[in-house]
Amino acid sequence: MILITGASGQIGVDLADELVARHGPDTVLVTDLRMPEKLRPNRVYDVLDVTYMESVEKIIQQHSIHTIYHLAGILSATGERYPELAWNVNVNGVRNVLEAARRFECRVFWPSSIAVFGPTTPKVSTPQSTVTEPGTMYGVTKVTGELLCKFHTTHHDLDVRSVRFPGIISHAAPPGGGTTDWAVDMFFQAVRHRHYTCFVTENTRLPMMYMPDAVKSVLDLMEADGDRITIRTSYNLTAFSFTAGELAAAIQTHIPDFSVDYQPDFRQDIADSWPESIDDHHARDEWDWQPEYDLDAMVQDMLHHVRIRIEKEAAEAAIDSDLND
Ligand code: AKB
Repeated sequence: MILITGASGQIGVDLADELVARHGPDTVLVTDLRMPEKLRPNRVYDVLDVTYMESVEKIIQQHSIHTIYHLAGILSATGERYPELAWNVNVNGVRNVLEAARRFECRVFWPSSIAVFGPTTPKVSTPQSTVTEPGTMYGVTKVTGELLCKFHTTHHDLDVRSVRFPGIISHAAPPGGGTTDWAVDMFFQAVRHRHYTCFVTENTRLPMMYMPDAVKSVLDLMEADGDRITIRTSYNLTAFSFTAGELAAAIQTHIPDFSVDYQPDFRQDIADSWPESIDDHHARDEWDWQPEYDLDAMVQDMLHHVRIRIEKEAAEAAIDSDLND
């Protein structure tokens, strides 16, 4: 069976759908700290706190797990507020998963982030191998995690694969506590209120990717021939880069009365310390990484799905209020 940790998070929800579609409903064990409020049919759920080694081992043993998508983690903005929590979940969590995977001979996918880079890293077309001196605790945990992945591959012959995700844009599950969340929030506020107050400046440029491409990248990497995988820390990966102002302009082509004002908060410093664009040629050369969505295609598809989601939520709220009357 396949185990997903942190499966209620932004990537987990979409990845679980794709894994179930490819392998069938009884092949994927969906876990998180708590059970989701709405359970999907044909899905196997369990509760897992990855900071407890015994729990990780027990679940792997009980369900005969062979592959782990270890997505449980604290994102950058929350990590700055709660650095000890970030260390515990991100570092002890990945360590537990890697140790357990070694004992039970599982393959592992683990997401790293552009947050491994910091103010001393080249900002434009950031290379695969360069300075990794992050300014955030989140970045520190991701650098540590990458090194742990490499250690387990070289010392224990574990098959661990990883990518450094840029900001990910999605409509199914909201991101939580990230610095790139503005790129998702902007869509929902544009559809709901025609206005968004953005927490980074208009000219803040960051590398980004649409969720269908993020899921594709994970599965492409996991399905790639092991002989082609030369990077066992984590692969640089990107689809496109844009500024907050450029995203607003792209949304305005569909919603002309949409407006944005800019009120940067503490997340501006984090965004300023990250690359503007990423050189991901290793991923493209070694396992044929190729994103499908550019900025315009992503904006069009996002707006379509965000509208459907908001209409569905409104209809559900109306039914709930009728039932309560
Ligand atoms: C965040 O903003 O913390 C994440 C990331 C880039 O790792 N989206």
